[in-house]
Amino acid sequence: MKNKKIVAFLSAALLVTTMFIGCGTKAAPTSGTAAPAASKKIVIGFAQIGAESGWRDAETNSVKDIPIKNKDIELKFSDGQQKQENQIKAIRSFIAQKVDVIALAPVVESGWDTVLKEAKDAKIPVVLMDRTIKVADQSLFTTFIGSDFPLEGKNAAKFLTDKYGKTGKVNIVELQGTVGSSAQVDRMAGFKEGIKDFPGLKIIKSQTGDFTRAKGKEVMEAFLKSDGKNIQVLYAHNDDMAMGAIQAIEEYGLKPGKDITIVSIDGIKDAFTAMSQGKTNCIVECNPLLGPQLAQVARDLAAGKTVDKWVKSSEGVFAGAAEATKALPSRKY
Ligand code: GZL
Repeated sequence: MKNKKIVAFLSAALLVTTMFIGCGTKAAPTSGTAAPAASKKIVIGFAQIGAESGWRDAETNSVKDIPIKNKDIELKFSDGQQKQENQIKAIRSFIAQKVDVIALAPVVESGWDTVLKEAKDAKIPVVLMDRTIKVADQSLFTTFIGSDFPLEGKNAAKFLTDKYGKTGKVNIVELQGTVGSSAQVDRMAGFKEGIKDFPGLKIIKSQTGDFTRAKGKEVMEAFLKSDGKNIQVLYAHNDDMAMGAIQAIEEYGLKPGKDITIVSIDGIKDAFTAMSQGKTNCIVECNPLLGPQLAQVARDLAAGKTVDKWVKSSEGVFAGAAEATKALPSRKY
């Protein structure tokens, strides 16, 4: 009898144990505990300037590519249509939506202190894209992802000082970018710095073409009307204005790239095509494909990492038809 009792007890104990082990290995019961939450997406609000140039479109596409390639990131996009007030409105909307990161391509350098203070008070980091700003409090932005504009201006000047040397008497006309943008201010300053020891190289006219092809053509027409055959060089702060100017030079009856030497900045495909045809002479590259850097900065910030104050683009200088022809097949924008 005693044995029977022991067997019964052990069987019952075994049954109970199995039940518990079963519970432990069964999938979590559906009621009472939530399914593991999907990891929270990082939301980036991007206040873009507009669509003034091929370069700008390439940057926009590179940023819009982020959520396609990075499922952990969501993008809210605003086109400022070249107006600072629209960008400020977009930043305020991103703050209201409590985004994780605000990315701003500032159309001009000044006028950002108030709205960026609101972002700081809301504890939302601000990442500057491709242009910098002038603010009293540098903590109003976390990092700048972009190029060294003074160096770009100096590289454009170096092509000319190498070509003409100290003896050349060279009249230069300059197509400036959007007035008050860091790209315009610093490319102009870098270029002036680059030619200051070459008195023969003289800027005889300088005016903004607002980084657009149409305005670049219009201003070049005015330069040709007033100074025509006295112009030996065009320095354009971006390729789009140079492309417009090439049209104006041809319509005026001169040969761009021969009668007038042309130097511009960006590195869009159209400029490389023109240089392969001998219509422009030097392209200083400025990389617009900043989406991957923005995604990485957003991820680092979300992970509580510190990021460099300047995430610098690396870029080259191209000159002559042979270099343009060789580079064209690999150009990405
Ligand atoms: C440069 C960028 C400039 C480009 C232009 O980083 O801000 O603005 O050179 C664009 O093509 O319009």
